Amino acid sequence: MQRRNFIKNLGLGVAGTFLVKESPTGKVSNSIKNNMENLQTPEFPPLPFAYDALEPYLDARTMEIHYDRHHRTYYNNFIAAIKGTPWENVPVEKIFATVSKAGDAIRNNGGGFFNHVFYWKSLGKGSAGPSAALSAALTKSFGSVDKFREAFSNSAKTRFGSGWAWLYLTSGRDLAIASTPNQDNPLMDISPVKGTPLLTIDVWEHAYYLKYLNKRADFIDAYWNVVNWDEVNKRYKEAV
Ligand code: MN3
Repeated sequence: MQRRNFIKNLGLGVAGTFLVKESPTGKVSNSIKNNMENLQTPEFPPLPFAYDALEPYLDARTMEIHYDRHHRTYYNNFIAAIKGTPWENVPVEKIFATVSKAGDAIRNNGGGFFNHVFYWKSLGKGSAGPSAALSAALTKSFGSVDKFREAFSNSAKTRFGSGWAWLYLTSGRDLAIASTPNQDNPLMDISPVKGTPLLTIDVWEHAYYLKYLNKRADFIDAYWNVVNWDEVNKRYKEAV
């Protein structure tokens, strides 16, 4: 049950918990109080598909190393960083809202933990594409769905060094695209771009180097074959 509650919090609760303004050590709104009371230190969630499920676009060896070594290390270091602190047992999205006060270990490893969970859930095969509602919003913000893909890809391709590109909903309810460095994300108070994340891509070299070597652009082009639009559509519906 704890794992289920936590996964629900990561995936479905992003929009709701992001709106909570109270400090992590203070009182929380009744709407999330019941969840909060039951929260314990998060477990490391399973990868939602087999290592080879996204072949040939994302290869099995990369997926195994990415999930079982890179992601797991962020998780282990995050758990070690929050242990015995006021941040222990606080939902990670809620930590992000005041992460500037939590220190670099929690910022970097909490970000690395959350971003990868969010990324895995953004991936899959066989979904039809953006919903009618999301397509309309993408067209309104970027000109067309194709132009959105081009802009998102460009953000990912031009992120200097390691980081992530995001489609997110701003507090003004507009769709926006931005990239973040390292393990930062738009839920963090220290991020210059803020909002509710809807879709992401990991452009650290470990996400693609074994198959694509230095050709980050080829990896980004292949990524569009394995976007889990059903999940993105659900996130959008819940966020607006
Ligand atoms: Mn990664």
